[in-house]
Amino acid sequence: MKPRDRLRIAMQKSGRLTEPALELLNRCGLSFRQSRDKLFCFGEGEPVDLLLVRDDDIPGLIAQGVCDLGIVGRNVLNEFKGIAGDGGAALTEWRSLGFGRCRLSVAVPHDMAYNAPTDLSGLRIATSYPGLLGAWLRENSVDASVITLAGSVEIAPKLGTADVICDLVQSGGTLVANQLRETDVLLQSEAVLAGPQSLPTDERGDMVELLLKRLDGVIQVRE
Ligand code: PRT
Ligand code: ZN
Repeated sequence: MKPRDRLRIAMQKSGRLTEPALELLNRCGLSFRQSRDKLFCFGEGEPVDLLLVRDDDIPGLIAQGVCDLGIVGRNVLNEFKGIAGDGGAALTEWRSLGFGRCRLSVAVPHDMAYNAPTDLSGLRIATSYPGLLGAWLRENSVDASVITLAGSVEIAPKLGTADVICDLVQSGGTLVANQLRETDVLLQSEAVLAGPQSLPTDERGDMVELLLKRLDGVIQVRE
């Protein structure tokens, strides 16, 4: 790949993390000129550009070296690390960013008897996080079928395509609306600044250090 002298950060193009991520970068003194196709945002002051993509693509873009850093939910980062093998192991959380807080939880129909994870044995569990769920099931010695769905996980029990679910929960309103009850939290999540374990050794590395310093200042003021 051609060496780059400008730092490139991947972030969500359109979703829950977009506004708070942009605001955080602005507070760090970074501003961007949005290109017309809105995939690439050129940084105006510092040599830092943005790539606006689907959140699920962010860990892969960092692992491939297309981007140097990414702002992404820990849920997405850890799912990638769990299924990507060696490529994922090289990714780390440089900072947790204090927004996009949620948890990945198992939830069962409100009238289902549930005492422990072993009660899930033999059941079908719908999720968009097969890697994280699979690891948790193994840790708890539960033999269940994992049904991977891209979205609308919470309606799977009603549709009869699964018995229980494992999905992101924030207020809990979606679970209540679907007569589901949260039983186990697999992961506490928030947006993180993700990147490779070792930073670039050129000017981009200096820029990352400067960005981390500014981030620490902004996060400290907010806390
Ligand atoms: O298009 P793209 O793939 O980029 O976006 P997306 O639809 O996959 O992601 P998006 O924008 O919905 O979420 C981005 C990130 O925000 C997630 O990966 C999480 O890290 C974080 N986040 C924080 C959440 C929530 N809170 C959240 N509540 N992501 C999803 N939800 C959903 C959840 O899946 C469920 O359907 O909201 C519902 C539950 O919310 P409550 O409040 O009813 O409990
Ligand atoms: Zn997504």
